Amino acid sequence: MHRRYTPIALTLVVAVVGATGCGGSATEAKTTGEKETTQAESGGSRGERVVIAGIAFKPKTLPVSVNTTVRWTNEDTAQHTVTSKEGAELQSKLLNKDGTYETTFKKPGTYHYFCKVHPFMEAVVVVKG
Ligand SMILES: [Cu+2]
Repeated sequence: MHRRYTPIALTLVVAVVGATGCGGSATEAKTTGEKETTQAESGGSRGERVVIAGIAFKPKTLPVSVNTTVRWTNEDTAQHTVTSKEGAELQSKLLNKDGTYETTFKKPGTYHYFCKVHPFMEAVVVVKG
């Protein structure tokens, strides 16, 4: 009878150790060093950034002022595009992982765009004069 308890106890120990290990790596992943570098990079030139990650544009709505350059960076392994829903302001090619696309918005307006590969991926840049 006693033997039956041992495997259960072992399973619990493994579960606790496993959870602790995950927590540790999650904390490390939150290091903000990378973000600070990218902000410094675009600091001088009124740049804004959109990240494509988890099959989504982030942020979904980006307000900018006229003459702002916006850069999209694909952080997914999946390929994505940045494509205007109406008009032709945004026409990227297929972006691989770490691929970037950028454009400067010279006219005020609301620029809806999506991804040709995943048409449900939609977002908008709102340019104010
Ligand atoms: Cu996509």
